[in-house]
Amino acid sequence: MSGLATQILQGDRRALARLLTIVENAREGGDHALAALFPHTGHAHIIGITGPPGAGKSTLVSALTKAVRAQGKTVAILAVDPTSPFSGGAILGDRIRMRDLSGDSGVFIRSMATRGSLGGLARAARDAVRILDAAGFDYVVVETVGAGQSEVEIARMAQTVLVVEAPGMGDDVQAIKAGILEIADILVVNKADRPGLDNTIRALKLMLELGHPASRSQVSGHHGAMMSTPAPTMTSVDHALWIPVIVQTVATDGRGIDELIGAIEAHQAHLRRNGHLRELEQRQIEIELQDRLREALLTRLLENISAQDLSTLVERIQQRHMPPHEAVDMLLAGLRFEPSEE
Ligand SMILES: Nc1nc2c(ncn2[C@@H]2O[C@H](COP(=O)(O)OP(=O)(O)O)[C@@H](O)[C@H]2O)c(=O)[nH]1
Ligand SMILES: [Mg+2]
Repeated sequence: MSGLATQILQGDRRALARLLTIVENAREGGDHALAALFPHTGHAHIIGITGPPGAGKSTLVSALTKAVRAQGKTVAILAVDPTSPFSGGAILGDRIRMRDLSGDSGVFIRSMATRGSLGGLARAARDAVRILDAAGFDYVVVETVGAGQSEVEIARMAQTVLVVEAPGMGDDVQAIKAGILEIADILVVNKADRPGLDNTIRALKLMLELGHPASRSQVSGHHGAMMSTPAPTMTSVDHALWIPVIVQTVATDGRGIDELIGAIEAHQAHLRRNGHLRELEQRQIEIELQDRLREALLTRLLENISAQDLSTLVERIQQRHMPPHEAVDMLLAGLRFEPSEE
């Protein structure tokens, strides 16, 4: 077995950090260690946290982590920033907010920023989550900045997805614009101490009604109830469907954190009932295989197209001699895919 993998399984945090760096930079040796660790994955509860910058995600992760640590469970935090090519501002801020977690050996914090393609970041994040899972953490928390498609991709790796909103961040609820409400299992309205709370909650409830047919009766049934709607109360009718819940928090003083943990545990319990977790994992593996296949095929294709051919085609398209789709057909037809029998 790969030496690095063995060390990681034995709880060596330096080896863990080293492999994460290798994977982040797509360097040699990563795949070997990943393969060795793979049979040890599948035990962590993976939580995705997303939402607009400044909503309080990192503060919330910090508060959640402290509460979960009090139960004796271990937590790995992966802060992914798809918007920044460097480990710049957002993540630096995160470090400061999570500072009081350092020194606890049951907590591991790691950040990752875009290097090269967004697809590359999604792959690296997925591998990183797997490594942290194999390293034995009870919870792996992935925080991403609300930034469209890449964030959806990253949040999709999680079992429980939290979308964090805050009042007074503009007229609209940000998640609506980004189209990430559909992937939320739990909607967190953080900064519940701030003005505009009622408007934000009303907007979220409305969106839930529109977006989740199953939640319709539920939401109207709780009409006027402004406090969190804990999941256990709504499992009486149908175990098959998870209805997103809204939880209010003040991450800076810990208000609502217990309710949030309750909602996370309820969702986890839901997943473990009736094979939901297996189904979710099947879908995630399908998506991952497609992603990897797309990436591998594209790489192979591009290796087979000469720069000369490509620039000729670009020119022809630009001169309106050929529409782009025909150029693609030509490239595909002209390619001979030798079955790789190295
Ligand atoms: N008033 C108030 N401020 C908060 C709350 N949660 C976080 N903040 C502050 O909001 C700012 C952004 O928080 P941060 O966790 O970095 O947000 P992120 O960008 O979503 O990770 C920080 O100054 C926090 O102290 C809250 O519940 N109430
Ligand atoms: Mg943050």
